[in-house]
Amino acid sequence: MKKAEIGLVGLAVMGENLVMNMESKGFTVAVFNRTAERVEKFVSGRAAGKHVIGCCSLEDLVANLEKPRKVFLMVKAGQAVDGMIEQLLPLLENGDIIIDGGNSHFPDTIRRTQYVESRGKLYVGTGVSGGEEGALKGPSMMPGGSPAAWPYVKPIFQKICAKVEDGSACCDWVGENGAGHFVKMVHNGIEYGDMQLICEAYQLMRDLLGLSDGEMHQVFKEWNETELDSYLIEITRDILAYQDTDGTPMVEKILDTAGQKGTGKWTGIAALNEGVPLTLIGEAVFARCLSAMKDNRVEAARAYQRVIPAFDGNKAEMIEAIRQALYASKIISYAQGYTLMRTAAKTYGWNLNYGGIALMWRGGCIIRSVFLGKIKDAYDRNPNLNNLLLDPYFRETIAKLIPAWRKAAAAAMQYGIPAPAMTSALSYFDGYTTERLPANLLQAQRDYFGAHTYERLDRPRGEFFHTNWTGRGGDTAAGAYNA
Ligand code: NBP
Repeated sequence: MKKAEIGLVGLAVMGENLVMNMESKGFTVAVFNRTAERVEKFVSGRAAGKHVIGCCSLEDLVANLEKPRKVFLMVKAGQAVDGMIEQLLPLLENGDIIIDGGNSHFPDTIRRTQYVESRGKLYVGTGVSGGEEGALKGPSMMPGGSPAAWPYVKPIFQKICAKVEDGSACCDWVGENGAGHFVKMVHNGIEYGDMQLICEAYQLMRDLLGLSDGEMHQVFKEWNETELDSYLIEITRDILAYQDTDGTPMVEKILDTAGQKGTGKWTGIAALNEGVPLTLIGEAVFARCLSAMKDNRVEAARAYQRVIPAFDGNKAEMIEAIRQALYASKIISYAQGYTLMRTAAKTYGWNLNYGGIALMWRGGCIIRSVFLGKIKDAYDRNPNLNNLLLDPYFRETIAKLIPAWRKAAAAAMQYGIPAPAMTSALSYFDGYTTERLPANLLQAQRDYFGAHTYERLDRPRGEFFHTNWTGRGGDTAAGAYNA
């Protein structure tokens, strides 16, 4: 029997659909799952009559693979991946490739790449985005790891991944060791931000402007014909039109406490570690945390009895202001996310292709949008762009959006509607575009109480000074390191 071009371990929702996808593109796939019944059920069910080889052990799987062998792990992230690597290594030959397609944390992928390479094999840690449907029809894929593995996995990955209108693949080599999983993590963080912004727009329209779900469905439908054209706006439009069996909007019956699986939090932690202000994604993660404190919020709402004043402005104008504010904030979120990737690339020695990353996210994944094409254009114009906000297209766009953005953010503040992502994005923009921030005072405070020293405007950078502010302290300064 013909050997398989690739083996897959982990026949849960993602694994099964990836196998069906690969098979439909002409690849023969050998499959294995820890719980053997799952293999049996799959090969005799969905995969019956397909080029799928069910395997009863890892030895059996390895024996059914063409060389160099490629084993795609689609198991639960964490310990399960380490366990599978340990079991596979003795069965594989030098040059064989282990691929982890789960949502692994990038430091684990850095460690695993080094470990697997030290054992003579190659390792790929790839982000796979797009959920069940993406896995089946074409996900966005973000592979990193051992560069020597890429020529072997590229023909499979670029065949099964999503494509944009011109046929370009939403998958390309991201970089060494954990780069792929890092980029997937930032993708998930950006997803948190995009979702939060849409939710804030919804709350402003519902609670400030008093729009019905049907009216908001119409608004999102119109927005989807603008620069905001994206998968998340599209599903929001459809969710708002969805009625429960009693004919009322389904979404209004859902408890307002958000869940999270940790990738947004990881992105925030990575940003803190890198010293990058990733305020929008941070606010999006905290907004989910705040939403989860339902009982506390109910108690506080009763304690304060806040009443939102009646809106006395022009509704249509405010809807358009909210749309523009959403777009401007979204630009800030991507500018911050890209800054995080640039900074981490320096820390970890990755040579990231920023335009290529925008293209990978253009299709197949949850954050897919027309807007990502503009980001690709910006990095094509200048691959070393320091911040998306400095690209001419985005500079002009933001400049046009500012008045409406301030109007919507001010209304949220004035009327008391929480819009943490939208308003913090504006604060970031104002801070980023301010030549002189009040950190001179902050440095004076630090020097006053802790002799932490400061630099002077009238002296070259790198010279540090200490003032004996009270006349009581000595002249000894603390070290001027930055954490
Ligand atoms: P799950 O994350 O629910 O994992 C289930 C699979 O892991 C099953 O095949 C299970 O085998 C296997 N497994 C577990 Br649990 N512990 C194992 C162990 N110690 N050794 C070997 N196998 C083990 O499946 P999923 O939702 O398909 O996700 C797979 C990966 O893809 C995860 O990392 C997830 O974060 C990521 N991901 C998921 C989505 C999504 O939309 N669901 C999207 C993108 C990425 P068993 O049958 O024997 O229990």
